[in-house]
Amino acid sequence: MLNKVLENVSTIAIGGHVRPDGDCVGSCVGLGQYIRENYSDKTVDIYLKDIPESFHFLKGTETILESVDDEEKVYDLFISLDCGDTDRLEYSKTLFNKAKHTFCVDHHISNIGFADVNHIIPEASSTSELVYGLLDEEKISQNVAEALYLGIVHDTGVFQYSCAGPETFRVAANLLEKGIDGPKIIEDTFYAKSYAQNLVMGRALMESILFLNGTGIASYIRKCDGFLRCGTKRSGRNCKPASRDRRSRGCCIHV
Ligand SMILES: [Mn+2]
Repeated sequence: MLNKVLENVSTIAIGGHVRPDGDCVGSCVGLGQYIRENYSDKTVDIYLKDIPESFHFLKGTETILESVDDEEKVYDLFISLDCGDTDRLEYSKTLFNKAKHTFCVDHHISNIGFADVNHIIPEASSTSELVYGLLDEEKISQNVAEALYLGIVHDTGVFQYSCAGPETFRVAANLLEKGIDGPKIIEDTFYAKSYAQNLVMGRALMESILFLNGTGIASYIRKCDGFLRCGTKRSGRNCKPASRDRRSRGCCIHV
């Protein structure tokens, strides 16, 4: 499928959803690097904004474009990854609309298939797993494997959510065969927290209440408490303990 989509294409833009998470970054960087490494006649630009610092070790993140310099630029192909609709592409939406061809790979159930060619499998654990399925296994480098593995780890909550099926584990095993350090990726990008994030979580837990017989937890943080001044701008999104809490609580509400 990928070979067909890339036929007669020389300039490619890749974009994902606003406030990109691990799967979005992993799939965009993984596919972008794969094309760069295996199709020397094509150029790839990756459009993502504000990716978490813990993802910066991935090869290819240093090339990410956080703004559209030339709104008139027309790419031969725009590949939308892990994005349920074009509005969520945000600043790269104009490039999607102008592109000669469009291709969408996604696992959001709400995705109606807005591109010319669509590969949407709602049952898949992650877009990164779907991207893996498009690639020639033998041509996947360690760098690409790291990106896709990170994406799968994040969208499955480290393989614990029900979306992680047998195929997910097979794909993860094949990626580990590429020599990547799986435990380090999990620890550094999923579980590790900064001091500031711990402060926020500690305060949130202090203010929290349990409900529904202890299966739900709700809390709040006020801007005026000053947490936003100590470098926690993105901590709300990347608070890993929240993910861990979901394991012991039925639900988790951030107000
Ligand atoms: Mn995803």
